[in-house]
Amino acid sequence: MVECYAPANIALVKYWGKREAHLNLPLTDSLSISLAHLGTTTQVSESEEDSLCFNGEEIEQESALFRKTFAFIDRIAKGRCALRVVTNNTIPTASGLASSASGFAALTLALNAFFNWNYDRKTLSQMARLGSGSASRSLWDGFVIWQAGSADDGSDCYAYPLEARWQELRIGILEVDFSAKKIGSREAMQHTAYTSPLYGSWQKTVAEDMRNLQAAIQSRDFTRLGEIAEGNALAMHALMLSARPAILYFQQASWQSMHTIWQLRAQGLPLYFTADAGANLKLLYLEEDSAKVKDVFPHIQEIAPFASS
Ligand code: 2P0
Repeated sequence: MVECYAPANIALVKYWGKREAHLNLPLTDSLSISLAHLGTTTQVSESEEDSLCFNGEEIEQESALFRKTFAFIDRIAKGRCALRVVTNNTIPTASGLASSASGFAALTLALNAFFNWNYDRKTLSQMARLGSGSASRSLWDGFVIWQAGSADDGSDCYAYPLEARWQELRIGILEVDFSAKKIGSREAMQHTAYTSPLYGSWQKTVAEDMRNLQAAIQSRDFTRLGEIAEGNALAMHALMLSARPAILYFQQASWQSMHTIWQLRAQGLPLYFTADAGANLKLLYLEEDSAKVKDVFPHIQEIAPFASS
């Protein structure tokens, strides 16, 4: 039996749309930050027949989760034996908190260990990508870039870590709704790409945000990082709003929290947010402002992505 862990990640510059669906190749680069202890632990062992235990619950063979998991395993481990997969998340599932990213990354690492493949991280990132695009970024801690590449076979499409560390950076998960979302990311991004009249501008937006965000990280310019991350997330949601029919993940409490964040910022607090395919917000701030942020948002789950490094 082998056991592997992979962190969840939150994109500061988002992946939203594919240039090729079968190999899961994104249209644009993206840049994420991994969530340290929030992620997925997965065990793989040999078994009489395929079975899957997810967060302590036996999953039926007919379920979508079972089929998705073993279709992925069949794709990357051809001619395999029957397997028992036991997987546990430290993050809520299907909440826009990217549990599929850590899930497929941990499963890829566990298969690599179980079958003694000894692949390097770049290859593992490409394999994890086949399960879920954002999983390609969950092979590392800290800041990670997933480059879209241009090759038709996906050979130049993989993620890699940035050397930069930012000890004082904090992420606060602000819960609005942790129930499963009604429309999944995969479907939502395809629908957006096909129907939004604004989608043509997305590539240019991302290219600029990627460039500026890397400069902000290099120079430890938190204001710039916050502005880019918040602007990029809102641009992604604006694309969805302009899709036909529209997709809206935000709820009343999401909007209210945004107004509160903007008010606090107007009063001088350097507090920003990002948001994924869900109603929850992820607050971005520095350690020195942690107490002030928690005064206003006492229930956030705070993550220090670089605290142990
Ligand atoms: C991201 N998201 O960059 C973006 C922002 C959600 C919002 O990647 O179709 O599960 O499996 O490649 O990776 C979530 O989508 O989609 C995602 P597939 P995935 O984090």
